[in-house]
Amino acid sequence: MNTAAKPTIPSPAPRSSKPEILAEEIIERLTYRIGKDAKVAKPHDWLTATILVVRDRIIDKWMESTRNVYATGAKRVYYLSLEFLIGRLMRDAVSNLGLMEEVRDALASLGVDVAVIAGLEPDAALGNGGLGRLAACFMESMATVDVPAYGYGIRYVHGLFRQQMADGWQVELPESWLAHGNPWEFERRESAYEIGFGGAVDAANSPDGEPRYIWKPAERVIAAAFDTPVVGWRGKRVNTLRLWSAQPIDPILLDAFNAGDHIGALRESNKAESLTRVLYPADATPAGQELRLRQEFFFSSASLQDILRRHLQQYDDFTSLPDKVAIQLNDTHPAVSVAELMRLLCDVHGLEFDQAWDITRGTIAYTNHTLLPEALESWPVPLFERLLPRHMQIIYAINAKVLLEARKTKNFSDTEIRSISLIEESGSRRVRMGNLAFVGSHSINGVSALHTDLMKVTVFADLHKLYPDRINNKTNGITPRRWLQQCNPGLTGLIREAIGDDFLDDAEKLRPLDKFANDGAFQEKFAAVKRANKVALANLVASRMGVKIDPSAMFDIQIKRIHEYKRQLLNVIEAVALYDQIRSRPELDWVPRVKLFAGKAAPSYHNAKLIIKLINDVARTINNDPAVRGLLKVVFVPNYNVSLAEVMVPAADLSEQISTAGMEASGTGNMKFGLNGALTIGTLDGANVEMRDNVGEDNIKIFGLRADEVADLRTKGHNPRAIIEGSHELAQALSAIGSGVFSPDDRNRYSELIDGIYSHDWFMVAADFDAYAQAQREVDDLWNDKAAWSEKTIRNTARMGWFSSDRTIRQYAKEIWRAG
Ligand code: B1H
Repeated sequence: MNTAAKPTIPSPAPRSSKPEILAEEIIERLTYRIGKDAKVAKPHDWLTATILVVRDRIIDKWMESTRNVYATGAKRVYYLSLEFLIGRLMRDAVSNLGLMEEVRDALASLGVDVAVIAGLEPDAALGNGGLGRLAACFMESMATVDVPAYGYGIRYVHGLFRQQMADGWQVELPESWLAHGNPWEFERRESAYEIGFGGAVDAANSPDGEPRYIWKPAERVIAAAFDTPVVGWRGKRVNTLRLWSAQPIDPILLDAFNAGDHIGALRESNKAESLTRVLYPADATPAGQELRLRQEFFFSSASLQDILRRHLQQYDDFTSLPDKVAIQLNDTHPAVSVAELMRLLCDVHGLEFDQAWDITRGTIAYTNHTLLPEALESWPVPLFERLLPRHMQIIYAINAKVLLEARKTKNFSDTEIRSISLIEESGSRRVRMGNLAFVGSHSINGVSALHTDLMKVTVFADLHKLYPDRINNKTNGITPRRWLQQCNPGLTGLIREAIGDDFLDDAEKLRPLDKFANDGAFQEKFAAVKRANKVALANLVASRMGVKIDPSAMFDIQIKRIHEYKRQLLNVIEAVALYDQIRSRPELDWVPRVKLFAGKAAPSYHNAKLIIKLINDVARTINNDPAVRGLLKVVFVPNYNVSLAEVMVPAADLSEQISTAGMEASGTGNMKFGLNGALTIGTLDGANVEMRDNVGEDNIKIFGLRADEVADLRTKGHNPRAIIEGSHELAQALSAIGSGVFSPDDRNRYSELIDGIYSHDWFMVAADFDAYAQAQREVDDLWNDKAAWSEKTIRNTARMGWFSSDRTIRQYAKEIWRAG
């Protein structure tokens, strides 16, 4: 035993926030960490040096937050997500620490413009769209509302692809966000785990006679941890985002190398590293390749091993796991965690199956993000068995338990039993990841009220009948720090002037702004802020695309992944119809509009890519037609990402949220626009329903079929051809597009796309067109009444506070995690 007195280790001195000290430290980092003389430093060097200085101000809080959980025995929340669409981090961190002015002044004293270097920070796109961005908003809110939490995901070398336009077509290029290094992350060499694949399962008898199973994987890789601190509002709490990177066990096979096989010597190493090289760009479409399943297992296993290690370090055994740990699965991508946690508890830590099962269900919860049947993950049994043989056994054992339980109740028909099963038996056999996640969780939540209701009657109807207390709703939210304070400082300043600062700490305190909705002077200031944001967007469009747009026109914006159910097609068809009308009725008083689109299509999604080309074809025709007299412009802004959203959202007059009712689980862009004072035109889908309830039906433009009507039409069948023949405007627009008016170089380019509307119209484009076009003309009328428009948009900002992700996270913490 070491009897020597422990030395007292001094704490580092607290860091100053004075601009002159910040400036000194920036120079210090530049010189000694980056090795650059200030005289020759490049903007990127200044950025890195600044981030290092800001990062230091986070670390004390970070350590304190971590120490505190150990000291208090508080429950930890683990958010497992294959995607974190975090975007840039510097402004977020600086603003949450309350150092915006200090950092700006410090840099200015060194002759550096903070805006210039902030614009160089890469936009970390480790996600596809809403699901990944939600994970990022949740990380910030968990730190803000003081929930001890870890995010777990993958450190992809290449995040979502960069979108370039080639003659109006989407082209995908790799995005290398790590090219200049990543000053935010800390590599944790001590936190590394072995992850196995393939091989076989050995059975042995344990001393108590129970069979024990040992998985002997054929392949192994190392999961290495990289930590990024996540600062909450006002810097109160700092949580950790831990991303796993795959590394080979043997970096090089020296025998092979020495024998002259230089490529073979690196084969294993390459294979390991390829595991975490790229993000699947799927988004609500299946990414059903083996590498994807490997990614899912890799990060699930590493995270669970890390969680169990941390738990055992602090507590005696795993009986306390459900009290001390909450694991939230972000969709089914980490659903294999259910089987992996069972394996770790039973095979590695020696628990009995039934006890492990109680612990697993007590600990895990699952969020569903989509009802689209094609997006529900399932894996062929032979693939699963080959890659994860022990997990396949465990899944069969779980399935037997659940199906027996269902049988015993005598409430289930054979068809219902088949739909509860973890194995899809029709056609080729597949493992249903949604069912696995459901049965392994004590809570299954949807992401909007409508979506949750539909879950109970569609995909999970039979599982809901078996476990009626498990499904619950947690309507999505967005962080008001990034999506109001940081992206819209003009509006934030105006609101503070009017109602004070309370809303900065509680977005629901925006409500007093409602009193100013009819105040003419305030309306003018509100409109002036919007105008300034539109000028900024117009400048971006001019510099990036060379297209001039007029900030006094209505900015009508649809930005999101390109998907048929999101109906960018409906929007562009309406643009064509409007184009026809402007030309045929030139004497009418048309409201000048700029229709802006942005979004990426999954590289393998043919129709989505065709829709991008159509928007560009229509844009070229309309924008170059003198008969339009500038009354309508169509613009597709390339390479949509978080940073572009931060410019487009504050500049919107009209927000397009027009998915086929019943198909958008929630939407979160809808919330960002409403908060920034845009009027929404939308269907009663996803969270639009709750937005209408919150802002009031006079302050949102709802149109079209409802979810139950869509379902009815789909079962009974509707006749799109008759609808089209009954609508002159629609018929004309469809015939123009279908016959090649916008694609003279390839007249048949859009014929199949348009035929789809005539023949089945699955997405109800024809069925909703007239209602949509009429709603758009009512929006025009409203635009002409400036006071009425201002009033409605101010009420949107005032009443959107409920959609803060702080509210969402508080509900998760109270009702699912019982933490914080
Ligand atoms: C959402 C996805 C998604 N739902 C598969 N599902 C993916 C599915 O790469 N994949 O395989 C990626 C993403 N994303 C979105 O989640 C919903 O469509 C939105 O309506 C919702 O707002 C968002 C957050 O809940």
